[in-house]
Order: sequence, then structure tokens, then C-alpha cells
Amino acid sequence: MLAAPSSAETGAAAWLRYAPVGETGSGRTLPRHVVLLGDSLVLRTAQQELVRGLDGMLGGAMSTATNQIKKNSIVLVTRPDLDKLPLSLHPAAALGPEGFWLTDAKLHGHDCLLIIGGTDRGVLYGVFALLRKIAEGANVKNLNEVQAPAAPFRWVNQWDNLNGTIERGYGGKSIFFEDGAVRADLTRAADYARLLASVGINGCSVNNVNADPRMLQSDFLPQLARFADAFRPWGVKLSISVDFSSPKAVGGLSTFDPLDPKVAEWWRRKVDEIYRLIPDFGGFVVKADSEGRSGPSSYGRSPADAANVLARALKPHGGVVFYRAFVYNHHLDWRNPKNDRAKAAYDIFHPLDGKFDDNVIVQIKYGPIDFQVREPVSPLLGGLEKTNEAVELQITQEYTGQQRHLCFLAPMWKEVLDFDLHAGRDGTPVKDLVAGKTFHRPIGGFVGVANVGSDPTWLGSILAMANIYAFGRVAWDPNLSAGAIAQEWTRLTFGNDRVVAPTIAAMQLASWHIYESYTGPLGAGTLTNILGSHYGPGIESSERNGWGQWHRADHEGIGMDRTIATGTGFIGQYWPAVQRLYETLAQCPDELLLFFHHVPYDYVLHAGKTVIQYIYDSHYDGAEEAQKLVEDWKSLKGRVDEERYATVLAQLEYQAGHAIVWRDAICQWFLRMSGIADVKGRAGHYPNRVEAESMELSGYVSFNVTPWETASAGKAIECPAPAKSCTASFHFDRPAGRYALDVEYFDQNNGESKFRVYIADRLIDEWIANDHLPTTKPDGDSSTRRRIQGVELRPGDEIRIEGIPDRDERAPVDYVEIFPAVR
Ligand code: GCW
Repeated sequence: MLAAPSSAETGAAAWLRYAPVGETGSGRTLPRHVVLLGDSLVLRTAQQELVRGLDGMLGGAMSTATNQIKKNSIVLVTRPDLDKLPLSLHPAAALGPEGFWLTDAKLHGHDCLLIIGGTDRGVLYGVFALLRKIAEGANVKNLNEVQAPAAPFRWVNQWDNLNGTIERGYGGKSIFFEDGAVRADLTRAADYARLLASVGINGCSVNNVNADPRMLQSDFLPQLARFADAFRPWGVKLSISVDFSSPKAVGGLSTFDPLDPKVAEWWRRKVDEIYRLIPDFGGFVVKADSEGRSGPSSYGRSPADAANVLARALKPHGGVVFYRAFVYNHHLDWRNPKNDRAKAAYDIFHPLDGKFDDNVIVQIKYGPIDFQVREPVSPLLGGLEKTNEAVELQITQEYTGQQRHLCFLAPMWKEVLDFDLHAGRDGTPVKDLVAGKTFHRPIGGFVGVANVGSDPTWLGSILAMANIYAFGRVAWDPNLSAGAIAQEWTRLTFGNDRVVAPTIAAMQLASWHIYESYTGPLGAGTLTNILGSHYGPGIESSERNGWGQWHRADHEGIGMDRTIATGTGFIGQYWPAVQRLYETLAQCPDELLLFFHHVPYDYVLHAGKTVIQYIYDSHYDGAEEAQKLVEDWKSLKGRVDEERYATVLAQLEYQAGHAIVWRDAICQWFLRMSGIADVKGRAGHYPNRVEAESMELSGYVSFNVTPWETASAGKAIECPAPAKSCTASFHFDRPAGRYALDVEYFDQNNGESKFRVYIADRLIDEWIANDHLPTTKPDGDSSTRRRIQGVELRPGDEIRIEGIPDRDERAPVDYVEIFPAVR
């Protein structure tokens, strides 16, 4: 069936579009009458959502009733209320508070489909599950399905600032705050809660972990209550990040020492004040002693002391503390080969195991460094036996292309969650550890750093929304496969067209590996500019500073020696079976080789090629595969609504261009550093390319780009002030024909230059460089490709680029590349 492409799809509805599907696939005609037995705010939401969904997808006049069954109905009921009915129905498995059971039964002589929840939230999740089945065209005949979430805590963190910006947010301004206050209109906050609830997420911390102490000011708290009002109908608990120095910063005390009774008393009163306004408040998220934040170390106290003072204040109200294990010294001495940032979390938190109160959850990033495209699993996840823990995953693509590059993270998360840390015995995957199953912990779970914003698409990209969806789904059921999740999301987002669904799902599934191939190879880390944007290439930015994201590449070799035998000893933080996997070159998997070992460039991988050749090959392959994503998408023309088709196409085209920037930066840099040529002769050789600095320049001047590897041959041209316009030209010297022409220019965020391209005085293309890439300079963040297709060229034709600078963006150009055929 072809999904009727609607013309006004902005992406705002995400996977909750409820587009008409017809009843054919579902195997039955569903009742159009929805009965609610019992009452609560969440139950009413569930009923309304079911009506909305069925109305949209199946049509037909919907009716509702409360507490009476007079005809065939879909019945929403909690388990306790069900038990009051004269029925003896028993689910096959325990529902727990948030689980649900979908089943058929006769009630008062009528055939009913029952959605039974452990509590009202379970009913809501059951409603979304049924709607999902219908949207996917799944059979809903003879349902008898019990589901319950893997862990009780499935939260998202937002890193929103009170001024309306979002740290590492790529989807516009905050939907929560503006100008130092909570936004007047919280409609989108409520819509967000609906999206979260639809995939089972039950908590949201709204502000940056680099927390503003004002959050806890007494005059601010009533504003926070408005978030809770927006979330409550969807069963999403509000929580906030707190600055650990708040007792001093806003409380007027002279100290924030967690062991000082005055401080404990301050937290108690503050928490009581919050719960008076927000009785169902979730708790606190804490980043302390990390990246310049204050923390207990100021008083010689430990993270356990800090977490517990908060936990004791929250305990009487049922609140929890998520204490982040992302604590490290960012002034490490890089000259000392034994220093290793990766060791920090375990070194600090492992000795505190058993010292945290039972309403503290230690929130641990999945890897020991920081959300890189490939990291081993954090050993701390296997290193806490008497402490609750949660794994922190990053939905916002800080180091994975910032939503401009397609990078579906479910395959990575699945690898992390399925990884067996052999914590004392075999069969202790991360998913069980964080769910508290391995060491019988009462609570624990999953945290996703989401950072949605006011952009209509929420994350700034339609396809990136699959990552929020996937986070919720793996947190609910970590045994789902990435493939199943990709299929579900695609069907809900784009419909069940027999070509669309598998094509997009396959693109999503390939995308993480593609991104990894043209950015950070073999576990070396994302070779990005770590001192600034974390976006484009910036290979040396990792080195010779205290941040500790070192890859240690030099003329001889690359990689961090983290072995027990000769390196930093990081591997020693794992349980023995995992140590054995990583300690020796013979065992260590290629994909993590450079995370654990320093090797010469000519070291031969298990894959049978040298490290240097792997670097060249993976970057060329990755850039080609990025181009193939464009072609895959184009095959869907006419099958996807025009609006989303065009938006996604433009993003994928951009990505394919930027993948070449990455490829060339890394290949040029390693070629120069290693002195070893690419056996395939590609690195450093661009036969179709004309460097801008070698063109005939009028007004334009050549300059050195920094870092050098982010421009072809290290140089580009710019049109210096006060010139109003400059030109660069050259003559075409190849056979007549139809060509594609790429102009590589720099699109900074401090001006909107114009470009015009002429062939033999005829204007063939013009554009304005008005994207908002994260840089004010011509570099690897701003380097952008303009592809001009189908250009007729004859030998001797003059190709002329005119650049019209604007403000501080001086219409910079790197090169022109001409291809004999449309690729
Ligand atoms: O990945 C890093 C980010 C910081 C962030 C920090 C953290 C909120 O670059 O922007 O700060 O992690 O997780 O605390």
C-alpha cells in the first residue's frame, strides 16, 4: 500500500502522525468505542490519545464512556480496578507498576479489547503500544501480550540554559526557558512529554547539568511547577539539575560542605519547598567536581557525601539523586604517559561502592571518555555491586555529526547494552547491570541526553528523531534489535510503503558505521576539534593539552597504550575476562585497537591491512557510502511527501560533501605525519581538482587555513575588506561534455556571502552562504560543497567564481572539482 503523501509534513508530529492506514492489515475491525474504567489524569490522557490515534488512522465516529460497558469496546483499566470486576483474568507475566496487558475478553456480554495497566501509566503505555501496532499494519487479532519495562528509571536529560540556549543542542532554542525565565507558552513542552511517554520515558530533567544556581531560588520554584503541570498528564516526572554550591550561591550560607549540618538542613528545607509546589517531583541530577563545576572536593568530601546529603533530603518524598560519574581532571599533564582520563570515573567511584544511599543512582556515560563514535564500555558499569547505576547515552549527536550527519545510534547502544562485563561471572551484560538484575539493586536504568529544541523537527533533523525513539525503546526493552527499532520508527514516521520502510531503515542502520568510517578510525576517538565545536575535523586539538582525549599520533604511530603491562593500566579496571580481550594485540578487536594500544602505522590489523592503509581506505569508503545515502534517498522520490523529501535530501547532500572534508583532512594529515603513501594513490592526489589559490585571482587573496588539513593543500582564498566583490577564474582544459562541478567554499556564521558561478560569462549558479555552522572561521566546520549538475563545458571555457563578502565572512573558496559525469 502506498502511504498517501501529505503535503504539509514538517516532522513536528515525529512518529505520532496517526496517518490513515485502513483496517486491512490489522486482522480485525476494532471497536470505535473507548471505555475508561476508573479515573485519573493519566487515564484520561490515555483515553484521549487512543481516540485521537484511532480517529486519525482508522477513521469512523469514535465515542467514549466512563465506567459503563454497553457495547463492544476498547476498555482501559488498571489492574487493581480490573480485580474489582466479576472476572477472573490473569496475565501470563507480572505487569509491575508500569507494565500492560493487551487481551480480549467478554465484559457484560460484549466483546472487548482490554488494555490493562499495572497503574494508570501502564495503561497509557499500553495505549501507545496498540496504536503503534495499528500504525505498523500489524495484526491485532487475538491479542494476548504482556509487556513491562526492563528498569524503573528511563529518563531524558535536557541541557537547557535559562537564557534559552541549549548546551550541545542542535535543534534551535529551548522549549523550556527564555530570557532567564520559564517560557510563557509551554505547549511544546507538553507535546514533548507526549512524545516521551509514547516510548515509555518516565522522567525529564529540564536544565543543563552545568546548572544555574538560580533554579533553586524561591522565586523561581513556582515557575518550575508549570513544567510539572505540562508533564503530569503524560506520566513524565519533572526533575532538575542542581549546582552543588547552591547552599552558598543562593542560600546565603558561608559553606556548601555536605557534612555541615547547616548545609544538610538547607537542602532539606529546599526540597520540602519544592515538594510543596510539586508533590510528584522526581529528584535531582548532579554534575559536581567536573569541568570546572564546584563539588564536594572543595571540602575534601567524596561524591558519596555529596550525593547522600541530597538523597536524605529527597528520601521522605520519594525523590532520587542521579549523581553523574563524569568526574575527571581536565588539567591532566599530557607529558606523563601514565596519565589517563579514561581511568577517572572508576578510580573515583569504585572505592565508594556501598557508600551511597539507596535512593542514589550513579549515572555513568557508556564509555570512559565522552560520547565518542566508538569507545569501549565504561568499566565502572561493572565495578559497582552495592550501588544503583544508570547508563548515560547521548541522543543529541555532539560528537557524531550534530544532526547534520545521519548517525542512528541504536546499533552502538545495543553493542554497549549487550556487552558482557563478566562482572564476577559470565552473563552480566550492561543492560542487566543497569536494570539492577545482576547485583539485585532496587533501582536503576537508562538516561538519554536528548536536547530537543524549538525547531519543528525537534532535533533539527527528521531522520535524527529515530534516536529519541530508539532510546525510549531500548530503555523499555533492551532486547529489541536495532533493526526492529529502525523498522518500527520508519513505518511510524513515513508509513508502510513496501519500498520506503526497508530503504530508510537500511540507511539508518548503516549510518553509524559510515560516520565512524570517515571520522575516527579504529577506536582513536572522533578526530574532531575537541576544543571548540566538536563538529568538523581538528586532529591535533586533542593533543598537548589537559583534556585527556589524546590519540598520541606522531610520525611513528598512533594510539593510547592503556595496557596493564606497559601502559596506563586502564585495562586493569575491567574484570579479568574483559582484560584478556583487550590486553594483547592478538586478542584486541581492530575497532578498538587504538583506544587500547599504541602501534606503528605499518602494524597489520586482523583485517589484513596496515593501520595507515585502513585509515585511508575507511575514509574513502565512508565518504562514498555517504554519497550512496543520497542515492538511496533519491530512490524514494514520489513515495515520501515532497516537504520531508526535500528537507532530508538537502541534509544528506550536505553530509556527503562534509564527509569529503573529513576524508581529505584525515588522509592529508596522516599522509604527512606517517610519510607512508596510500597504496591506492588517492590520499593527497585530486586529479579533478583546481585549487582556488592557483586560479587567476582578482581581488581575492590566498591564505593559510588553520588547522591546515581542513583545506585542500592547506590553503584557500578570501576577498579581503574593503573589497565588495572578488573573482577567481581558470580555463577548462578537458574534452567537451557534460560535467558536474563542485565548488568547495566556507560558510561561516558571521556573515552571508554570495557566490556566483559563470561559464564563459554565462551565470550558471548562484547562492548565499547562510547556514549556521558552528564557526566564525574558514575551517573544517564551515567547509561546504555546492554541487552544480549537468554543466556543458568546452575546452578553453572560462570558469569564473564571483564572491561577494558579507561582514566577517570574506566569501572564502577552497577549490573547484570537475567530474566527467554526474556521480
Ligand atoms: O561531552 C561533554 C560536553 C559538555 C557537557 C559534558 C557533560 C554539559 O562537551 O558540553 O557539559 O560533556 O556531559 O557534562
